[in-house]
Amino acid sequence: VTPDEVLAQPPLVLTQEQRASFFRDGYVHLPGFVPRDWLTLLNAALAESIEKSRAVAETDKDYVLAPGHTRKSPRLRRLNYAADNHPVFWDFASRSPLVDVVADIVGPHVKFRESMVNFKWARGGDEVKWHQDTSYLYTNSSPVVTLTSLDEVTDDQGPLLVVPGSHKKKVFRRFDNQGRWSGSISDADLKEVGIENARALRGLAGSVTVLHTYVVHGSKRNESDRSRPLLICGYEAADSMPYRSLPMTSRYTGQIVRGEEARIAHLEEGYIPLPPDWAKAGYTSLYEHQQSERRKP
Ligand SMILES: O=C(O)CCC(=O)C(=O)O
Repeated sequence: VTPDEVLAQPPLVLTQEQRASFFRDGYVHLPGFVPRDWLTLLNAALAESIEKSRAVAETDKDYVLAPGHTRKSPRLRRLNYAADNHPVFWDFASRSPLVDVVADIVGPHVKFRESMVNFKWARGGDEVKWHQDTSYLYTNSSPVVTLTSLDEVTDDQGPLLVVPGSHKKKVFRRFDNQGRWSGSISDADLKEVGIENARALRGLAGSVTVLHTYVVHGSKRNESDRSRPLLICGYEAADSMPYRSLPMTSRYTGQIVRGEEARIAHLEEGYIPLPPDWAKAGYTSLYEHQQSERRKP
């Protein structure tokens, strides 16, 4: 489905102007969108997940630990596969009003891709360098990520920064000068992006942002005393097909959460730099790839 075909369908929860602004700016931000009941459930699931991390001594498939993590005082970078790790995260990703938002952007047939929680822990939670979401590539540009803030986000917590309109520039390479996957856009290319125009997406707990797959975004370190848990759920239109293996697949990847399976794929024309073949290269995490000393040849 093309943006025009999406916009021709009646919206479910967004206004027509919000949908149009997504295609114009590459994102839409919905302050305080998530109903209170859902937010309470999500925060209870988050607390349980943090509790479980006390037993984890080294980064594993599910938990990406932050430096200084101990049983007594957990510090987390990421909970991978959130929907697999707690049923509430899957319920939210598959049957909450979030799916209505996604259907308003990608059309009535919606496929789930992935979910995770980025924690950005208090006092030092990581910077995420400027990037587009091209660890995976599909036959069209419908893939989106939704970012749900599980608590209020303030300026000193490293809110998400997004560059309006940057999705229309080009797909930037994310390799360093030794040809290793860096997960971030080079300083030379950043001059073309206009990061001075970035907007900070702070605000109430339960705010949701939907990002276009090619919009340039990143975030600063969390210098505050409060962690910044962000639930990330990714989807695409059912007629969008991955070119090759995805970095992080789970039992829910590819599941239709609204509408029906596609019988015809939608292809967009053009040239795009491919990410590594994760089936061979093995995906670790955005944090590892962005730190040069941890990169693989
Ligand atoms: O956690 C953040 O602030 C950024 C998340 C992000 O950019 C991503 O996961 O692609």
